[in-house]
Amino acid sequence: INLRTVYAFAREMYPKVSKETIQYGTAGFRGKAELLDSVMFRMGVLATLRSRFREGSVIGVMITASHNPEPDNGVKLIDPKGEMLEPSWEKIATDLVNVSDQDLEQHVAKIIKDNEIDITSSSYVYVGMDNRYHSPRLLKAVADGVIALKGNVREFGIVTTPMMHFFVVAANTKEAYGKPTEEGYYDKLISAFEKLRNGQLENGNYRNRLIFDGANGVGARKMLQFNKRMNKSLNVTVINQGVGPGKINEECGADHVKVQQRPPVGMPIVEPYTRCVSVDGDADRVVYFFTDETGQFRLLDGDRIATLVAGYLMDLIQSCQLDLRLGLVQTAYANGASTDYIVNELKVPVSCVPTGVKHLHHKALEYDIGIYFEANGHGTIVFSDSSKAAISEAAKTNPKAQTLLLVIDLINETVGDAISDMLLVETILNQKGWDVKDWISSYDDLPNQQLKIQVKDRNVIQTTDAERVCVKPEGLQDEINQVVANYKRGRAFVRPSGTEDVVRVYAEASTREDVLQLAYEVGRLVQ
Ligand code: NG1
Ligand code: ZN
Repeated sequence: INLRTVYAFAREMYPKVSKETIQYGTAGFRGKAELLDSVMFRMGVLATLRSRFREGSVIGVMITASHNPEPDNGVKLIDPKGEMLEPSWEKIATDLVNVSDQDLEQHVAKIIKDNEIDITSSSYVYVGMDNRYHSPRLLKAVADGVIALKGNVREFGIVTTPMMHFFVVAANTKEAYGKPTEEGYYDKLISAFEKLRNGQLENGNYRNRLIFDGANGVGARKMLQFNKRMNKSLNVTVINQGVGPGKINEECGADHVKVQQRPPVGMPIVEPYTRCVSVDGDADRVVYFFTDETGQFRLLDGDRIATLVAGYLMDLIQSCQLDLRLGLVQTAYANGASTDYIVNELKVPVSCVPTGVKHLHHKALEYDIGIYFEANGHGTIVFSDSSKAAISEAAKTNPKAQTLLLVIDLINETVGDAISDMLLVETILNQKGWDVKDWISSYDDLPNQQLKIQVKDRNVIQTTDAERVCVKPEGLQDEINQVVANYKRGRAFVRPSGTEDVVRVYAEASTREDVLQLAYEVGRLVQ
């Protein structure tokens, strides 16, 4: 492979336009789409090198800016087991993207040498994208990067982020996890869901009807595909499908619903307590909501999903008499009331880790059954190999263990998956005979508020203890403590965002008025 001709050609087509340093953050590279062509090309190159480094395992590339506004785009790499790119390679990615066109060739040669990559060995890159209008152009750039190194590339077109993770794992497990195709994904989830439903579409207070806000993103399209294949086992009305003038995530989607604490645009008039679901632009997050008879908006976020799932799985494990360690992983954004409920009522061990799925996923792997959710609705459940073996063994005689096996099939263990998570929640509510009123009555959320603060350099803020304590600038934490002490059940923290150029403030307190005031006061300290 001649790096010289390859890069001369690449420089013609994907010159680096932005002078600003960009960093591979919690969600890969993000930014304005018009600045990303060279980033994408180089990520195609890197994915191919990574695949060769991992002896030809499939590496995934997903093009999306998730919950960000429509003009943004982004890219992240998926490692062979479906996990986020290994941290040491995040650094390699950052360096590769920031090097000048002139130095590119030499830089790639150095990556190859440093990592002892056999450049002639085989490689495979899977690439997929969300439905932003600039995604196809950026996908071509990734594919060209792969082709520049004479690698193999398979383009999946418009898919959700969790589908890409599924494809990568399915391919690398030689289809033990499923078939690495769109149909393979639908088949696995729908088959498990329908077996779990077992023809029982309604039960107790549970009604088989749902409104699904697709955020004008890829989740809407895929939900419509589920609908076509689902045999009415779930009655879903999809809104914000992305066919009208609405923009991705604008006034809709999981981030809007969670942060603004109000319903999305485009809501039809529905009866009070109708279950509604919002996903984000690439369908890896999901939150539930409804309005009560007084018209008040009520949110059931990632913490609620985690506690619902934890309670359900605990019951199943106990009734199968399986000795498995179940644990729950949260971040500092988890509502304090949810943590209290987990510790005092569910009596499940809970740990708190820094924001970002890789931290949660990693921690969850320490348990036999690890449940992790960010409050914003991103999460899943992971089962250790030994717990799967124990459940399979029990399933030979015990019907509850058979249920548990189907639940494992329904879950996308590779990463948070809005549609898979939703199907799991629907399964649990149906089995319990619960509607949203039953679900929300398990505990009362503390009123909470998030703010974004624009600062000159967000990285002057440094934190420790899973981001709950601020260590820099000096003295800021003391000031926060003093403010918080004035509020009943007050809690607040600040941290630099990993995906936007802002500092985030989170506050909770016993009343709505208090929490608004507390968030405002803490925000003032940051400015
Ligand atoms: P940042 O921008 O670092 O707060 C946001 C979310 C994360 C995670 C990432 C990746 C919040 C408060 N933060 O990160 O949980 O989902 O985006 O998309 O929701
Ligand atoms: Zn997302």
